[in-house]
Amino acid sequence: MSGTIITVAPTGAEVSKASVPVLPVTLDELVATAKECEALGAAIIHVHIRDDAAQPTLDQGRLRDTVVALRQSTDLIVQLSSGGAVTDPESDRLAVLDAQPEMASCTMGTVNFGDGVFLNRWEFIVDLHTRMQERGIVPEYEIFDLGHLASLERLLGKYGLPYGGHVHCDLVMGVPGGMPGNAETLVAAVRALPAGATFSATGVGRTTLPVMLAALSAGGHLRVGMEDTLTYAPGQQVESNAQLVARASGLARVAQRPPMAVADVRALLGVRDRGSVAVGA
Ligand code: KMH
Ligand code: ZN
Repeated sequence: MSGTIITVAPTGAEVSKASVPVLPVTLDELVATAKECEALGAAIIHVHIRDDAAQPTLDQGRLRDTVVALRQSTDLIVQLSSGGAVTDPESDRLAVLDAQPEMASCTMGTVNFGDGVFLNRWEFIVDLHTRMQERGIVPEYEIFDLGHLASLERLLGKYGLPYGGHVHCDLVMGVPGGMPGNAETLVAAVRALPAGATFSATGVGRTTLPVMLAALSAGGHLRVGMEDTLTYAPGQQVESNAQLVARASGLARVAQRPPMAVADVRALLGVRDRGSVAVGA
């Protein structure tokens, strides 16, 4: 394991622009953030978009414009969220794939999500997985709880490997209702990964640093961003996504597993080269 994949999740669906004015919500803000984060070592961008009122949306036109703009302005691997917000219907979440991202998230089960429920029925997961296989989109399997890894084994056993042939998971830890964000739980999750799988991890809120350090020491990759973390240190608000990416890149270097170049991440995860994807196609 020579390097670290840094994924930035800059926006999410839960944080309000009114409460966090530095949250990137417009396309211009998102592109500017993406460029800054790429320069600091990010290789993948996990994207949620907002409407003109800064509310989460899965609007098809906006999703397509976002994919095109990010491809034109950066080399980052564009990973659209198929999770959306807890209120989004399954049909809109499946339609995210029509925007032809290189990657998309695929959450492996239902989880209590704060006061809401993030619903991911088995049939819906199968639909997402098989449509991504057909369309050449590489999934990132989002794991919010240990049981989600049992569902992933079942999915791969019944429906086969994802496009690209490699399994990559993201352990999303510390969500109220999901698995806790600590080293013991991370180790338990890593033990339950499918053979040969890679993983990144992200700790929500104050679990950010323990999860990041545990992930690095367990050979994992990192996801950071304002989707998950708004406090840089006790009493200190996050200033930008770039600040979080810079910290992750620095810790990865300290661990002697520096940020991986985008081309190497594509090769590792089986993501198509840009040349084989028409911009805006
Ligand atoms: N916003 C959460 C309800 C994903 O992007 O795939 C779901 C989420 C997971 O963020
Ligand atoms: Zn997300």
